[in-house]
Amino acid sequence: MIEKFLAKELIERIEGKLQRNFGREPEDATKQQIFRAVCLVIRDMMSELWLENQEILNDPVKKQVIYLSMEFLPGASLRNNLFNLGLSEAFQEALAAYGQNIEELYELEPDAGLGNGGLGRLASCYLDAVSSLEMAGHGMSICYEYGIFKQKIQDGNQVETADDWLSLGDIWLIEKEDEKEEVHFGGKLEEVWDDTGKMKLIHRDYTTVIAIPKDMLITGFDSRVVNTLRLWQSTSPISIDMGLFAKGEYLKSMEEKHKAEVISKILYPEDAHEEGKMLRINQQYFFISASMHTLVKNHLKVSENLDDFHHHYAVHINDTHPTMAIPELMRIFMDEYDYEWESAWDIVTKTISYTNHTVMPEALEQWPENLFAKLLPRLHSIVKEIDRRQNANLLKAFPDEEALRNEMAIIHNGKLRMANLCVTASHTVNGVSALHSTILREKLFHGFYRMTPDKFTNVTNGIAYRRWLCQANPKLSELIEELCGPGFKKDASELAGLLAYQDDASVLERLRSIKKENKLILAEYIKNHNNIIVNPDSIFDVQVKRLHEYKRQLLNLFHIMDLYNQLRENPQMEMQPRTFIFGAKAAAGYYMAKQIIRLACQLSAQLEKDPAVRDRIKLVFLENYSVSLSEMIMPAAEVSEQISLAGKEASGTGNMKLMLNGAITLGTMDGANVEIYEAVGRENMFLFGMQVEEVDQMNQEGLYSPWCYSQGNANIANILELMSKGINDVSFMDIVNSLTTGFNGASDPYYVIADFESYKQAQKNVTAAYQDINRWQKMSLANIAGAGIFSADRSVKEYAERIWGIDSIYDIL
Ligand code: OX2
Repeated sequence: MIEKFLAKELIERIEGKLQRNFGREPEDATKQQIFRAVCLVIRDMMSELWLENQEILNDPVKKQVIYLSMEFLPGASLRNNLFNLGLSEAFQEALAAYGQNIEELYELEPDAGLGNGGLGRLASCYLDAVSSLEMAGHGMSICYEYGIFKQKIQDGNQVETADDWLSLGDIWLIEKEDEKEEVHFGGKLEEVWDDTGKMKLIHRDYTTVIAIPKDMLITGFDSRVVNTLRLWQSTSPISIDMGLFAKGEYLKSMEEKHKAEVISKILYPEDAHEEGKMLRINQQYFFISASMHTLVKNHLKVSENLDDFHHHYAVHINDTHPTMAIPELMRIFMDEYDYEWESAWDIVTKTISYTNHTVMPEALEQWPENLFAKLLPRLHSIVKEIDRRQNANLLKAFPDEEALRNEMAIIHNGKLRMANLCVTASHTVNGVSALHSTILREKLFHGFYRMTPDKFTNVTNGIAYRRWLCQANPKLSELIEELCGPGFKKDASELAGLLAYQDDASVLERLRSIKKENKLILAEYIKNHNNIIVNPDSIFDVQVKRLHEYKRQLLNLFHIMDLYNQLRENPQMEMQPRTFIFGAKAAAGYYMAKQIIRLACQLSAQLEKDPAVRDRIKLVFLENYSVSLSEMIMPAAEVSEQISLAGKEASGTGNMKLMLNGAITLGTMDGANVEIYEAVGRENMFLFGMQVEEVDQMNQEGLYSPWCYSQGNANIANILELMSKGINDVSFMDIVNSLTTGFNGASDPYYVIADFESYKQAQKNVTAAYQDINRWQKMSLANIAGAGIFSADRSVKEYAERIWGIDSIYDIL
């Protein structure tokens, strides 16, 4: 455990850093310099803890998990590290001595936004939990120079700007130059025969890229273990071609360097979307090859050979993006350490496990075989062999089911299907909520499930709840501590202790007043950023997540447009005031998603212009939704919109953060909403919409006609008309057409219109419940109390026990 520091010692350390790094005394240091000095002091403390555990961590019989993910979304680290180390107050006191406020330093820190949304944030939540549970586990990814773009709203449209997070965020990164790796791209394979008649494949004429590790240390709450998130940065072994330079070809002389550096330049800003691009293959292979080499080398430092590699490492693949770990490990074992195919396959398949995060067909990665073969010839030959062997197994298992065999093949119609490769090679495959895992078994991977049912399991997602409760909502956290003791910070199931207070009027009143204070903080932010004055007594109704048609932000907007139509028709109508809050980034090339953002922004302006409605309904579109912004929104939210079409959202994790902060879910029976329903009961949430079976039936029948619905429902017709005629003078015909006549295929593929009436009824139920203050506060309390199961600690324990086979490093001492 970290020792306790007195403010006096901290002052000395901070001053030392200021003097040595910036040649400044505290009085004349800038805020950035103080921020850096404080982070360096904390980094030293974390490094000491990290070093203390190295011996245990490198013991080959003590297994560790390696979590491979193209995305991690840590957000800001300063407040989290101080909280985890129990040093928040001491630093606050130390800084106060210079008249500095720690809160201002927190605000300076840019988010490390190396991910798009749920998938990357989940990876970061899990690293926090691994450290908090005192397990050994490390993340590996890419050190993108530019993370997820910054979103600006200009004239009601999303505009993307670059996210230069390293300008200050680099303070947490420790470069380990001596642990760099070489990665080889392109080239050709040559067969070479030795004297004994054995053939070896030699890779020639490849391009070399250097991978430099930048390590971010990962603390856990009240924990002795500090793990690492290793982020690889690409560079070229040749910084400049002097020959070309001498000839005056200046740009060309640096071409190699630029080609290498582009690999870690920027995160692909697509969420749950396949991108069959060359750079993306290069990014994947780059970080995988560097990571696998490091593991093999580290293993060989403590073990004679690779036979026991799987006892030392559990390698986890976060969605299909890191799939190349499978053929790359095979390649290293066979080509570099002379393993035969069978023994290499045996070890590799005992090492690898895979989580699927989506069933959306457009997000299942498939690589054009030609491109793959050109960029990675040796990996291609290995995948072909895996496919050949797999086909033989499939023929035995399903001799009469050719269509199924084709569906399960790894290479088919000139495409490499990464999900099928993952399922084939992993010892365990899991979905991220009970419903999603059922869909994997019954639909997406049904053939594999028939062949190897024991391979499949479920681990419902979880969140780093201390970040969204103790750090983001300190007042609520203090109240819980006062009522139930501090135990909930270690064991989230203790949140259930709150239920004892569900009929305690004074507790319910305190919950209400904490929510009000948090709403006022958000209202102030909205005033400053959107120039909109919101009524803090209105219902704060929140939908924050990536913009995707399947998540149905459009359904939410339909409801707002419907309310607007009603108010225009009947301006005297009694109405509980509502503030609808949206936050969402759209992938830069996703036209329909951008149209939906535009609709939200124009509608916001239109409502604001109309004195007859603006005091009753407001729409606020918060620019640049990010981890840090979510930390302000969640504590202030009252309604949590989780309204995806049933069967489409694998889990969702925003739903968990919102319930933890006392918001009540308005949702479909989709993803983890189903488990929220099991945790809190029907009386503590608002359910609506078609269930998965009904959606399936509608799809099978193929008779759905949104146009007919709109003919029979004046409200829907009026909404469509409003969008056609124009909102704030902008017409949204492409959205209308996508719903009624079809845009890129079927019309209204996510059944916005079919679910509208049911949604509208659920919204009416929300209003009725809100007007009964006592009832609402009781519901809110039940949600906080029921959120314990959604702790990432619980999820990681399940992974550790059932998938990775790891335990706390101190339990096995
Ligand atoms: C997301 C899923 O869409 C979301 O439902 C889930 O909660 C999250 O992953 C974490 O499991 N890209 N993002 C996701 O899947 C993919 C692919």
